[in-house]
Amino acid sequence: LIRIVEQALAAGVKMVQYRSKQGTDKEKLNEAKQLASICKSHKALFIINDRVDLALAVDADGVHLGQSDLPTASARKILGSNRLIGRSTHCIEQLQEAEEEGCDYVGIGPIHETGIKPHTAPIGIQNLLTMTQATSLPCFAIGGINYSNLSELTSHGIKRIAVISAIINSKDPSVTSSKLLNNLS
Ligand code: 3NM
Repeated sequence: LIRIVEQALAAGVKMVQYRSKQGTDKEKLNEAKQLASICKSHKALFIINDRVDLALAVDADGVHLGQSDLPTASARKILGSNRLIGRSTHCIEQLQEAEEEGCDYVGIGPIHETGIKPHTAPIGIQNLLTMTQATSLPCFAIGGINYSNLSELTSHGIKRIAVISAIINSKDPSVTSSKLLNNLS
């Protein structure tokens, strides 16, 4: 994982979210510490998924919260105003809520079907566009995005994406990251 992230960062990726659903807290802390350090050396933002405690422990730039995670106000109380809070949103009501609560950015998805969340119905590109137009927050499209379907988003002016499989499962994470980034700039 560390090697893949290093390759993505070297290619110019500017934001990394650590999302780990397995392993002990000690293992996660250790992995997150290493990632925080390489992100810092590449001047990239480092965000921890779900875990406000881990974000503080490794001095991450912020935390990313799902719909069932800590409410924004509680996370803000712990993290203060200098760290980022992102929220996953799947419909316009959740997006407006995130904005009202003072989130710093939102994820919008899943855009397409994704093996990472096989039981979540995709919202599609039209809903993504409606949502991005309804907010001034930075929006990251997520879910089943890869190099082959990226132009469907960029042709509508979408410039921020988040991917897992496209980079993690790539034969060459460095080349894939560069190709994705070249099409987003
Ligand atoms: N959150 P991939 S979709 C972690 O819609 C995650 O909030 C989503 O993985 C959301 O790029 C998703 O491999 C999976 O499809 C993203």
